[in-house]
Amino acid sequence: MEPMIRNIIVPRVLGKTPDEVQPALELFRALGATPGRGCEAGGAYGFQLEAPRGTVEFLAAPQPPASDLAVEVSDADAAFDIARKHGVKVVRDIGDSTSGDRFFMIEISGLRVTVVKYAGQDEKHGIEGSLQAEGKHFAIVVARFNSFITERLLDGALLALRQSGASKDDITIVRVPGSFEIPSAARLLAESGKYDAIVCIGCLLRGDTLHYDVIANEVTRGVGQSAQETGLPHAFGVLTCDTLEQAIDRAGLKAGNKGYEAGLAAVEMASLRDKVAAETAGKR
Ligand code: DLZ
Repeated sequence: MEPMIRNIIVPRVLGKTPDEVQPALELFRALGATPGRGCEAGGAYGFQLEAPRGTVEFLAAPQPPASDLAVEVSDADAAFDIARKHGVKVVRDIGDSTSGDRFFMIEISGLRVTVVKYAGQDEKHGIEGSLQAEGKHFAIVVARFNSFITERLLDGALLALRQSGASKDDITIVRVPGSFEIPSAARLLAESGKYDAIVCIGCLLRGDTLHYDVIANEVTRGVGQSAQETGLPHAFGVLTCDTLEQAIDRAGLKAGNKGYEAGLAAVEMASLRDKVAAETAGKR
């Protein structure tokens, strides 16, 4: 039977307006959290952030905990650099605990957060890409068809790349007429050898598109083939939706922004590619 419990959500008020919440949202996104469900009711706004795992910790202690939230990361030193770049107030410098955990504490919008890499977890984690994009080059292929949607996806992808540290000058935007043209443009860019990853952005709407399934399959196959044959990461930010409403939801509203997710996937896969190359160099 599927477990009844699906997630544990810790709500915290960080201010009265969305602007006051922005610094914390930006920091958590830079650490790799994905924007989740958003809501607005009676003048209150909620912005959920999703992580690969969430854990609740019930404490029996004589005093309240020193921080409101603990965030487990794979690399505490890299997370510390990100926090400092965001100008966050550091309450406790990075260091090791008596049990070997590496951690630091910050305060953002009144929220005290401990960021920790637990000791002894590495053997389970294996190789994983990070969300560090400094010095890396990206190309974004955007279809003009349904530009009302694709421009929003593009905004999301750019935000993800910039938040991960990619420089504006290291991002090339290439526009194509429609989604059908995405794979060939992506292939040209991949073969140029100038990029660490390609982000593909388009929007196919079943209701408006003759042979929708054929085109959707062709675009998916073409992007996948370009990725596999060139060995370069290609992130897939092409929406395939039944209706315009579904596309709007996935381009920045209820269901997050799939362009943002594709941007993060490109950063992570570009980093993973480097790490696998470094890990396997000289082996066997
Ligand atoms: C022609 C067409 C149609 C009907 N629908 C879409 C769509 O929903 N999304 C999209 O990105 N592109 C569409 N196109 C354009 C094709 O992808 C392509 O650009 C043209 O057929 C020219 O080759």
